[in-house]
Amino acid sequence: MSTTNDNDIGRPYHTQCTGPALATVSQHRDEADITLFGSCFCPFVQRVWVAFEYMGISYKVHEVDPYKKPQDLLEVSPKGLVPALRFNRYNPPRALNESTVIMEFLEDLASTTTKRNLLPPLTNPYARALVRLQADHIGRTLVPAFYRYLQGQDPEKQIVEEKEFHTAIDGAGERVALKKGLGLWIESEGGQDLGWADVMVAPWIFRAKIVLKHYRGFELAKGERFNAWVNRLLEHPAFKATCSAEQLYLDSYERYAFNRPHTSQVADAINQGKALP
Ligand SMILES: N[C@@H](CCC(=O)N[C@@H](CS)C(=O)NCC(=O)O)C(=O)O
Repeated sequence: MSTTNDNDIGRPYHTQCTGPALATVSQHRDEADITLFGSCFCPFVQRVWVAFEYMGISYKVHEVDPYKKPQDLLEVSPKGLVPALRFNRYNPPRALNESTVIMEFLEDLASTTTKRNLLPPLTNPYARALVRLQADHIGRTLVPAFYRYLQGQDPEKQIVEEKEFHTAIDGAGERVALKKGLGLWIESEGGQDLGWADVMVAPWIFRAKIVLKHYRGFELAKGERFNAWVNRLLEHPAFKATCSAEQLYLDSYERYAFNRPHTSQVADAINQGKALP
């Protein structure tokens, strides 16, 4: 039985978390030194949010609609994209945007505070480089492949796009991880339960299981080690704490699945064959 959805029924994106993510937002409404500007459906936000949770760094969540571009978001993120951070202890407040840069910032902050790091230790620069190689592949290949597949409307091309997305997932692991034993569907070194590349990719694996499955009939590859990795990732408390209920993603991604015009800057970039914002 196909679980794909054939018609665009005009469902709007959500603006507030549901499920476990809502409980986490409720615990992070009080003032804190750092405010995380986020949106419930956004995978780039989820990366950063998982890092906050994993590293045990204090934060306040401020849910915003990045398509409406509220003034307080534009003050911390020039293109009006989430995620963004505001550092409230400074006057005027400082700001940071771009999920990968925020991740690096949090990693540095954790090094001198909570010591809950996602990258391998500084004493192993080669291991750190390999993990970054994986993250580079995730950003440049896997993430765009996800959107091309989700936005693609031509059934014949979807077959190719599906294959490319599978290849991108394989590439993230195989390129270095399987040989070196560094994260990505292999138990990571030192019993670390979640790694840098894991957090970089997890939001798209999660959405593939929900959104691509529903709209494209997509199934992740099956393999013992791969499945164990997916479970380790998606069942990790720091990840689960940032997840809304499935319906939120099905609703919020309908516009991508039918490639509605003016969906987002990411969707426009994919349609125009340009680099993602
Ligand atoms: N490169 C950015 C991408 C962030 C991004 O595209 N966020 C989306 C939400 S998932 C957004 O804010 N979109 C607003 C828009 O398209 O105008 C990052 O990694 O932080």
